[in-house]
Amino acid sequence: MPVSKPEELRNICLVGHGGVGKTTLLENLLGLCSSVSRIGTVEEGNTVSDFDDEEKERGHSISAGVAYFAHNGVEVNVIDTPGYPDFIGPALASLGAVETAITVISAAAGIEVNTRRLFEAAGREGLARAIVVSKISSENLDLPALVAIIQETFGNNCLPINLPTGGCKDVVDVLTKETGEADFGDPASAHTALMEAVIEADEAMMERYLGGEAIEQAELGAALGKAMAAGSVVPIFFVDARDKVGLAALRDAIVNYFPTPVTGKPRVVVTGEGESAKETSVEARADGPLVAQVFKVAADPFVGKLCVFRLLSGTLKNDLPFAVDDERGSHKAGHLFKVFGKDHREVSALVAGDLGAVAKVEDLVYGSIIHAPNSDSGEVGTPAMPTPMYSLAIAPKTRGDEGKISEALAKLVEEDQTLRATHDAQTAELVISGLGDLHLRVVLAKMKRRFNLEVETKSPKIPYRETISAKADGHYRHKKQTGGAGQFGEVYLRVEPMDRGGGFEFVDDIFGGSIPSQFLPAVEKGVRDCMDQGVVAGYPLQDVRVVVYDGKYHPVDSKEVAFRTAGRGAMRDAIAKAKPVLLEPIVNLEVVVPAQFMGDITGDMNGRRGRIQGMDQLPGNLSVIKAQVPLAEVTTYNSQLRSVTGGQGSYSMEFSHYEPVPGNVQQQIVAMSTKPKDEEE
Ligand SMILES: Nc1nc2c(ncn2[C@@H]2O[C@H](COP(=O)(O)OP(=O)(O)OP(=O)(O)O)[C@@H](O)[C@H]2O)c(=O)[nH]1
Ligand SMILES: [Mg+2]
Repeated sequence: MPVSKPEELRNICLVGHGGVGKTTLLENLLGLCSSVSRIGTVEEGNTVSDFDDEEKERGHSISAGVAYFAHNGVEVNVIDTPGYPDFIGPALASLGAVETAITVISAAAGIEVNTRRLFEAAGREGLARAIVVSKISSENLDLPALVAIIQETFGNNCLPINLPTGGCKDVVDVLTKETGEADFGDPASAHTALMEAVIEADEAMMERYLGGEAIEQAELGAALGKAMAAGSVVPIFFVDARDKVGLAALRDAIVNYFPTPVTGKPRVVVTGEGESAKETSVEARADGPLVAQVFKVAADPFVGKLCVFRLLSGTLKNDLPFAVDDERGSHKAGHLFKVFGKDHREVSALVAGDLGAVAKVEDLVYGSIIHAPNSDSGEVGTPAMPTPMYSLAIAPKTRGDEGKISEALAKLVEEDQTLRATHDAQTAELVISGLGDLHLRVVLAKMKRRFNLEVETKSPKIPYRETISAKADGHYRHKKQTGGAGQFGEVYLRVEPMDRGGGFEFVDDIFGGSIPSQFLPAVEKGVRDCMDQGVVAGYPLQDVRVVVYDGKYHPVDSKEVAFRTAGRGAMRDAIAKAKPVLLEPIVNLEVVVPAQFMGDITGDMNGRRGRIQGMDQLPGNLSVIKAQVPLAEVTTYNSQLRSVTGGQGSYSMEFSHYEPVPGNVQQQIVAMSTKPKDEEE
C-alpha cells in the first residue's frame, strides 16, 4: 500500500554521466530493501529500470526509469536517469519531480561533462543535492584526490558523510560518530567539518553550539536535511553497488535525513499571465487542493499511453474525477498506478508528494497539470530543455509509408522533450531534430522496433534561417479578370529588422479603412507564406516586423484569396529590397580533455570558425575549453573529438543563438540550395 502521509515519502533522482553506475545502484538498493527478489545487472539486461529493448541492447539507460522501495515506514521513489548527453532530456525532466538529486560520480572516471551539467541543473531547480562516489572497489583509485576535485569543482560545502574503511570494503559514518578507522582522512575531523557546516545552516543551533552546548545526534540528522534543502550542504557518500559497499548507509541516510515533500523544495503554481500572473505556493498536504504534474510520457505495450506524474498537493483517488490543464470537462483515472520499472502496480489512492501514473488519458502531455474539476489549473514550471539542433532528413524506405511515419513521429515527440519533427517547406522533406547523432539513431531504432517503419536518412541538415538587415517598403496589386467574378487586392507594407530572437510581428497601421479589417487576416496569411519560404535560399525568415499601412479594395472583386496573394507579393517585394541575409545557428560547445590536448582542440576550433570563450584547468589534469561555433562545423564533433584526442575527452553542445553567415559561406549555401519556385499566381 502506498503511504498516507507526505512526510513518509522521499523522492530521489539519480543523475550523472553515462556509465557511472546509476542503474546498478538503483538495482542494488531495491535488492537491499527486498523490492526485487533477484538483483539484475546491466550486462545481463535484466535490471528494473533499463527494461526497454533499446536499453537492454545498448547497455545504457535511454529514458527515465521509476521504481521505489520501502524501509522503516518510509517509501523512497527513485528515478534512474540516462547519463549520455544525448539523453539529457529525461534526466532534466526528472529533476522536476523530486526533492533531491543524487549526482553519481565514478571513482575511476572522475567528474565528466554531463555530471557537471546535471549537478548545476539540479542546483538551478532549487533541489537538495547529494553526491555518491561509485565503484569504490575498483583498482588504482585516488579517492582523497577525487574528494578534493569534487570540492574544487562543486564547492567546499560538499563534505563526506562517511569514509571508506577496511580497504573499501565498508564505510564509517562521520555524521553521528567521530571515531573509527578510515582508509583515508580522519573521521574526527570529517565529523567536525560536516557537523559545523550543518549547524551553520541553523541559527538557533549555531548559537547553542557556540555556547558550548552539545548537539544531539538526532538533531544533527534533521538539521542535515534542512541544510541540504537550503543548498548549504552536499553530503558525499562512498558506494560500490556491485560489492554492496555503503548501500545500507546510503539508504538509511535517505530515509532518516533527506528532505521530504514537506521540507524539500517549495513548489508554486502560477495563475494568470504577464503582469497579472500570480504565484501561489503549493504545500504537500493530503487534504490540500489536487495538483499533479506530468513529468514523463511513455508508450506501454499493455496499457497504452502512460503518463507518470508527481503529485504536488492533495490526494488523487482512482474513482474521483479530475481535470486536465485549462480544459473543461473531467476525466476519471479508473486505474491509478505506482510505476516500478516496466510494471505498473494498481493503487486506489495516492497522496501529495508521491509519484504515480494514469493510462490512456490522451489529453495529458509532458508538463500537464491534473487538478480538481471546476478549479483553476494554473501552471507549474518545468526544467529548461536544450534546443534540438542536430537534424536529419528522413524518407520512408517503403513508398506510401509517409502517413504512418508522421503518426509514429508524433508519438515519439510526445514522449521526448528534446525531439522535434518538422516538414521542410523548401525541400518537402520530413526532418527530425534532436540533441545528437546517438539520440536520432535511437529514435529511428524505436521507430523500427515499435512501429515497424524503416527510413532512409540524409546527412545532417542545418536549420538555417533568413532575416533582413534594412527597412524597406513593398507593394503588390493583385488583379485578375478571367470571365466570371474578378479578384482584386492591393497592399502597401513596410518591413523592419527586429532584434535577434524577436521572431515576427504583424502591425496594422491602416488608415481610413483602405483595406477593410476583415481582409487583414488574409494579408497576414500571405505575409506568413512568404516568411515560411524565405527569399535567399528558401529558409524561413525571422526577426522581421511587418507594418501594413495602405492598400485598396474593390467592393465586389475583393476576396480573401486576393488579399492573401497581394500580401505575399508585397512582402516578397519588400524583402528583396531589405538586404536579406542568411542566419546560421551557433552552439555553445564545452569540451573537457586531458590538458595535453588543449592546443589541438583550440587549433581545431579556430579552423571551424569557432570563437574560444574561455579555457580553464580543471582538477585532475584536465582542461575545459568553451567556445561558440557554427553548428554546421561541428555536426560530427563526436568523431572529430575522437580523432584529435584518440577517444579521450567528452563534450556537450547546446544551441545558443542565430548569427548572419559570412558572405563566402552564404554563397556556397545558396548555390547548394534549390531556391523556392515562384508559385503560380
Ligand atoms: N565495479 C563496479 N562496477 C559497476 C558498479 N556499478 C556499475 N558498474 C558497472 O559500470 C557499468 C555501467 O553501469 P550502469 O549502472 O549501467 O551505469 P549508468 O550510470 O546507469 O549508465 P547510463 O545509463 O548510461 O547513464 C556496467 O558495466 C556496470 O556493471 C560498481 O559499483 N562497481
Ligand atoms: Mg543507467
